[in-house]
Amino acid sequence: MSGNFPDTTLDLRHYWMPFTANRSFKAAPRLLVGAKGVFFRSADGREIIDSLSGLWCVPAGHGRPEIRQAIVRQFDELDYAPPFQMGHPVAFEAASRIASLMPAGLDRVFFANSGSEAVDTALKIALAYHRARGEPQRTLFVGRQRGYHGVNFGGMSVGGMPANRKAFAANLLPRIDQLPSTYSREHQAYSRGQPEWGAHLADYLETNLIALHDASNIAAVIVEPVAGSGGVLAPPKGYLERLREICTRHGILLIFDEVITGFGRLGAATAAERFGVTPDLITFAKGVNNGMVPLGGVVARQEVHDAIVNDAPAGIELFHGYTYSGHPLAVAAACAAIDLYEKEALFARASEMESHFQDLAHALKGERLVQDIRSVGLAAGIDLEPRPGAPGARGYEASLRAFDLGMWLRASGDTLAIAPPLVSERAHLARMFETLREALKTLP
Ligand code: PXG
Repeated sequence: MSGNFPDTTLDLRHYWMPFTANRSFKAAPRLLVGAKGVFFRSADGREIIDSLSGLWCVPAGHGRPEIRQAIVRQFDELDYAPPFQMGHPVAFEAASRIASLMPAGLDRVFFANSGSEAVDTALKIALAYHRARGEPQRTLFVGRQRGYHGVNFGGMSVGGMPANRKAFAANLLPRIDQLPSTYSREHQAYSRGQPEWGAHLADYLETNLIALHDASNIAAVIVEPVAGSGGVLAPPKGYLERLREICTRHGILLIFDEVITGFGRLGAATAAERFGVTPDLITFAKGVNNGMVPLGGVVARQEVHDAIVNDAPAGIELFHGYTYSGHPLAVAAACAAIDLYEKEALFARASEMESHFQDLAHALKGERLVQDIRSVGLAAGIDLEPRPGAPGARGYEASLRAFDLGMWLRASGDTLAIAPPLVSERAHLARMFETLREALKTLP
């Protein structure tokens, strides 16, 4: 057992950990046992600064009493309610609160329990929409290289992460095509905010994909407005506008996967708001309730909802939903989190901190092994030079080194991501980047 794992009685064999190198973890476990504000506490009693808001999901910081109280109160009042053919008030209230933060026109909310479920729900809504309008042949989905839309079969299929697809390739959804990634180091290195270069990459939708498949067969285009797991890739200036324009012209639904960008990461409630481009469907999860109880969902344009619901024969209109859709504890936490975001004006705070945060991130330029730094909102991606013959090894080691130095840092391949809680103080941000600088110094 590693030195930071004092409880030698804990049996580590039974928990099969997600997206984890299980064998090396269990040989040297890294256990978190507490959290408050922007810090975790490790099993060996150290303060670990949370530079990724958990997994991008804790914008208001850990241990907020207002959210705790809402969850406890809800538990005492109504701990669970079946969501099929039954309702409870807080699910309706949460849907209204979420709708109030969305771009005008998007105001019908379907609840799921994670980003992956939100994405698969959005894809099914897109199919149901076209079928309801008499275009059932519109079944092709367009995703994008380096896109991440969760791990369920739909999201994995439209996703563009080769490692996540490889083992399951034979059983991906059959009707998928992909846009090229918007990233080019040659044209965009060290971008702050939206790169100048790359709007034309949206034209590929029309010149290649619509030309090949015909628009009448395409159901939806799904993109992350800012690719998160793919390395923090902000959309080139004009890119999302062009995607929107092409989709509208051809009757294709545009889905923004805002699981990471929703609820303040970019200094606005949504990336749609920040970039001034309104999709037809928005997926959300993570920040919706500060990551406190699993919750995700889809916000649909009213016309999309109406086409499916209002024109259906009497009875169930959409044969889709989850046992825990609108779970009382999850939606109570969402109402409390949104209260906090509003009371503390957290999205505006993120916007005010953005320039300072990005100064700190870009100050790492020139550190050994750093090849590119990108930043948008309170998110930064830092590319390390891959070790020859061992892609991803250096990123992983950087995350281990950072943990030893007291920081939770996430590596996706050789890209490090920093996305601090929106409540972080300047001193916290300084500590994150100093720790990262220190970790890079000693990295093999
Ligand atoms: N869409 C997007 C854009 C995401 O970022 C999902 C869907 C899936 O969400 P769930 O709740 O099913 O995990 C995500 C999840 C990382 C990291 O380190 C990112 C995610 C999850 C875990 C790690 O970048 N994003």
